[in-house]
Amino acid sequence: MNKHIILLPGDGIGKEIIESAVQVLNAVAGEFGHTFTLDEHAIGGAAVDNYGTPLPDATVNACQNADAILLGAVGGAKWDGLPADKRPEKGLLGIRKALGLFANLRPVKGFPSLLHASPLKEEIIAGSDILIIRELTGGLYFGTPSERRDNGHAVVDTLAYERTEMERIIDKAFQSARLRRRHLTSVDKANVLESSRLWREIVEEKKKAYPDVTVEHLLVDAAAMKLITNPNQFDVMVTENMFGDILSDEASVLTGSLGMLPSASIRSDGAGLYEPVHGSAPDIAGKGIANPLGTILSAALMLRHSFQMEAEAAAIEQAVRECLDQGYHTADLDMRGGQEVSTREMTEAVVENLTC
Ligand code: GGG
Repeated sequence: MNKHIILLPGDGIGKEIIESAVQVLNAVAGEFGHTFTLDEHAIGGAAVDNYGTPLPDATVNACQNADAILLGAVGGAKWDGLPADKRPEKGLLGIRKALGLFANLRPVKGFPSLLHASPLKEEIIAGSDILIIRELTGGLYFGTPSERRDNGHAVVDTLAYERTEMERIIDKAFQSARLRRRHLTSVDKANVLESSRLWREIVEEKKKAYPDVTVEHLLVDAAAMKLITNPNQFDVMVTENMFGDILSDEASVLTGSLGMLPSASIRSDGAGLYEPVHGSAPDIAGKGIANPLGTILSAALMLRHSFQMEAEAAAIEQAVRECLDQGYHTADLDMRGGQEVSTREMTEAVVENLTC
């Protein structure tokens, strides 16, 4: 198959981890006889520096015409003083919105040889396998007004949703639960927020069309607690934008490091943007020690969801598993022994373990 992929390295460690994913994609292309055409474009702080905007039109156009997009990370203290519309994060929010990528899928499944790296007890996290589905184009991150008032003495952010935006993500969650263990946890704050009360009503309406899926409602504070005290109770979790952002970072402790988690931001026709859950880690940028596995696993999600290349995706995931079993680990992973390796060495180990 021929596929055209846009690469958006972004900021901080973004360049290094995207280079790693490219190396793995090239190896997959060789092993499985595909052609991946890769074009790089600017986003985030790097785009601000070079083009004066975190999301240049050329980037949006290229992404609109691509088969899929692979992104590294955006952000960094360097751009902290910029006005809100120039901040690197606006580039990421903007590309999600421009492409209508409303569903953020964040699978959280620990690798067996990393279980001890979690601060949680192994017996609590063993076997946990959760899919967190985060609504991505509404809520507090996009609502207006969002501004300072009264010379900085007051501030307002707006949590706004259309009913249709809630309906499509909740449908996606039910459909995803059907492909897994058929249990859906809907997370909200319905005791306080009007938006959450509408969300809960829609889940109740929708569940009639999915009688084979069991549904529970959890308040976000209870969900945060249960995620680390009894993660095995969860199969698919669905929630709005900000709750999903926070809960999925929290869930990363189940896997031993935030550096391990991939994500897919998709819409109904399968188009997608894939990126690690972690940010740009400017403190370690350029040192060659970043964990590339979240990005490599994001490339695997891209092959699976956007290109229907299940065998290729599984081959990458198996190669990652084998590297970890062999004791290779980057500095963020506490392996109790094994061999600490650089970003490049970890990538080479994944490529070496990759087989059809
Ligand atoms: N690769 C993820 C990343 O760069 N995160 C930084 C960021 O802007 N996060 C906000 C969000 O994901 O909504």
